[in-house]
Amino acid sequence: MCTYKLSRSELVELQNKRLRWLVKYVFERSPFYRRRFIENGIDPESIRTKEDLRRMPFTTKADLRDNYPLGLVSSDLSQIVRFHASSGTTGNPTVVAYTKQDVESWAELNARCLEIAGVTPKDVVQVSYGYGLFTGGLGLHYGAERLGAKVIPASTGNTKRQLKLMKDLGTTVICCTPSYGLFLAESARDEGLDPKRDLKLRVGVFGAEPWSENTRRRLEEQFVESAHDIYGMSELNGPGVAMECVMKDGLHVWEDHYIVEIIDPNTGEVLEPGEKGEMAVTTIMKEGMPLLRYRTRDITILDDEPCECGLNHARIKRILGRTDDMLKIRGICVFPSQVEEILMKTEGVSPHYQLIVDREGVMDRLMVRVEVSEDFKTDRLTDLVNLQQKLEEELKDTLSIHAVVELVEPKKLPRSEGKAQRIIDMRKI
Ligand code: DLL
Repeated sequence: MCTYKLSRSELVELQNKRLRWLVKYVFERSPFYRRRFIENGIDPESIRTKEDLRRMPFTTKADLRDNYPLGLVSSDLSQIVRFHASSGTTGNPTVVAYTKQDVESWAELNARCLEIAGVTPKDVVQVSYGYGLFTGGLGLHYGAERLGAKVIPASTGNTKRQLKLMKDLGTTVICCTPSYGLFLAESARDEGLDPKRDLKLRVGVFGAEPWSENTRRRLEEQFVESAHDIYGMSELNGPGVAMECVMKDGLHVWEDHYIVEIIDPNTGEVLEPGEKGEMAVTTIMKEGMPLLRYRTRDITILDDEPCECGLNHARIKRILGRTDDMLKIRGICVFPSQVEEILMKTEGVSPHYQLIVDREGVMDRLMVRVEVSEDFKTDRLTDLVNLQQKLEEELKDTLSIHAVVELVEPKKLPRSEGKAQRIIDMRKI
């Protein structure tokens, strides 16, 4: 059955049916979840709908770490055909296990993602996410192959070769982090190429890190015809949980595979569509390592209004931040995405920046280090001072704290081939 283009009511019915399957499955096969049901006095038979799911406790990253490496695997180990892992900045990484069926579904979801962004079997898809334990490369690779497109498994790195491949093989779709997309565009110009004229890039599939509408504008001006946001995380398979369609007004979550709840990160209470909160996800098709109410720590807003593209899968707004990359500076919550939004809409600065937080005595200080853009040509110091002051004022208006802006020369900040490292918090060092 094609469950991709169902009506809203068919989708909800299917979700409830798959949820009932999941609850029975994990109760019978996962010692971790079986204990959870028993300890909380929950009869698995009583979880019949999405609303009933609210009685279940959340699953957290700490549960995965505490049960490292395979304590949350539900299927028989003999059925596992693949492992991926996320790097884990502290302690153990998070290992994710896939059955053959999981790998199949994951490919199907990524194929759908590409399709709703306008990718067709005629396209040449260059996958410049990392291949390996990181899920980006293989996830999109399998998706593009499933769609029947031609895949270039470029992986990350060797930027010159990436550009040569694009030129020589006529790449029409690029999949990479948005920061690497900007770097590829910059490197192309350094080589004397005008990407919009000399390359054939129609669609960009950008994800794995936060980005903004202004970054989209730059990517579309400088690099690809149409830039689309793709969301995912290793615990939920990898890329392909949600994707922007051609309308580019939110990311469709594949609700026949995932139940999404938006919760208040402090109380755990489920919020209404339109309210901002942390996304908790239940995987209703995964066999290897299904998760119930997994707290992603990603902050977004659910939109269940119909989309003009005709799909009935609800949408999430682009990820607005993470509960754990939120910086607390002098008691005020600052999300790097707020800073990016301001920088990207300001003429004269480039998309390359860092946030540096340190402490002078007891006072936290925020410094925003950003490159002046190459086309900002001036010999006058006053122009630079004005730019710096303008940025400081805008940051103050939005963040409600003073941030020192340091303007640096073009190409002075480190570039990243994968996820950009934008935050240097010296208070933790
Ligand atoms: O980043 C999977 C992925 C690969 C997604 C390629 C998209 C494209 P992880 O390494 O486990 O998996 O990191 C997951 O990255 O919880 C978010 O905080 C962040 N993230 C992923 N996609 C987006 C996005 C992959 N489109 C974590 N916007 C997630 C903002 C994103 N943040």
